[in-house]
Amino acid sequence: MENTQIDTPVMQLTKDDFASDQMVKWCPGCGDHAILHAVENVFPNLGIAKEDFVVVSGIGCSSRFPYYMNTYGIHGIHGRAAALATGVKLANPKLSVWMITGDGDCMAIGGNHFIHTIRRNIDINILLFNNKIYGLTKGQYSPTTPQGSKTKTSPQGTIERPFNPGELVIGSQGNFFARALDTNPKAMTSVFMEAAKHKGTSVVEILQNCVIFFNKAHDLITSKETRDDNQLWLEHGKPLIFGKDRNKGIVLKGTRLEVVTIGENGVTEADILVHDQYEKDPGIHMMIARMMPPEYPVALGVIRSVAAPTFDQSLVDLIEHEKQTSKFKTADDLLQSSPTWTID
Ligand SMILES: Cc1ncc(C[n+]2csc(CCOP(=O)(O)OP(=O)(O)O)c2C)c(N)n1
Ligand code: SF4
Repeated sequence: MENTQIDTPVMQLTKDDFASDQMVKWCPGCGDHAILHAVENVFPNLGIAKEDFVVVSGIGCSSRFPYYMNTYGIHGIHGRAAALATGVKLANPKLSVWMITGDGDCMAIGGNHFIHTIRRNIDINILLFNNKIYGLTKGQYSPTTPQGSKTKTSPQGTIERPFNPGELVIGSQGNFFARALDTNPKAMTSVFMEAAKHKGTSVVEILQNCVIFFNKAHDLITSKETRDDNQLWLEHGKPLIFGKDRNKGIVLKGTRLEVVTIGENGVTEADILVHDQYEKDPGIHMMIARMMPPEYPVALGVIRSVAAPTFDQSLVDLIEHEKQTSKFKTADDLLQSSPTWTID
């Protein structure tokens, strides 16, 4: 008799279904709380059964996340969330795998695993909490700490140049990169939804505030006084316009991006660069990801979203192809396939 698979309809879940009974131990005011709420809002709306979610993390304040989600989860070891998430996804490609990591966890000790996961394009979602510091270990500088910052491990100011996560992701052949703010839950939720829908490694960098060890690290981008001039919200097909009076824009001048004012020097809205998140060539996306104050606003929302074959699907296809075509059907076939010797 043929094997008939009956798909059980996914029950309508709510935010409460995903909240765990664990006490949340993040400091009051930490940006992590807002990210947790956004994820709890997104999961019930993905049409995925609760038992098919897996939340995997490394080590850090952010990496406590799996305790606070009522899903399967792994609180791994420092920098190795990508390896664990890869294993989970390959063992069962049906699962929705979410990797939670901090800037230290994924770009210092876990840097190698991070870039290779992106290069392979495994279908997992990576939420990178970028507070530009090591929170859990009390304020040492991380690979994203701005040069010159005074921290516990750089009392005279760091002399290292920081990574820009977007640049690293796109440079590693990343096909999905987005940026969100812990202070804007609505936008964060819609970015997470887009990341979840993307097939392949989706990386979302969340600019997250550590109120204790690097408070106001993102102040220029998030504070009421300066945010309008420093935030540029991207929308596919829309011009890159920003500013309090919505009269500033980004143009491509020669080989670089430039900020212009609409209405000045003959500049009109038609001159402003239009965002194409689906453009395969990473050139413009790389330039947009690199934009930072004070010269530019920071680009927020989905910067790059390009469809490409995933590692997990390619592996399934490869195994299927071998099953069909290989003369070896079992491990025994393989062992018996060449001369063998008995050693007395
Ligand atoms: C092998 C190893 N080295 C160092 C540590 C100490 N350690 C724990 S978390 C951490 C950094 C966490 O920073 P980040 O990833 O930015 O996360 P945050 O706490 O800021 O969320 C370090 C160095 C460790 N746990 N294991
Ligand atoms: S130390 Fe910083 S990152 Fe860690 S929980 Fe407290 S505020 Fe959040």
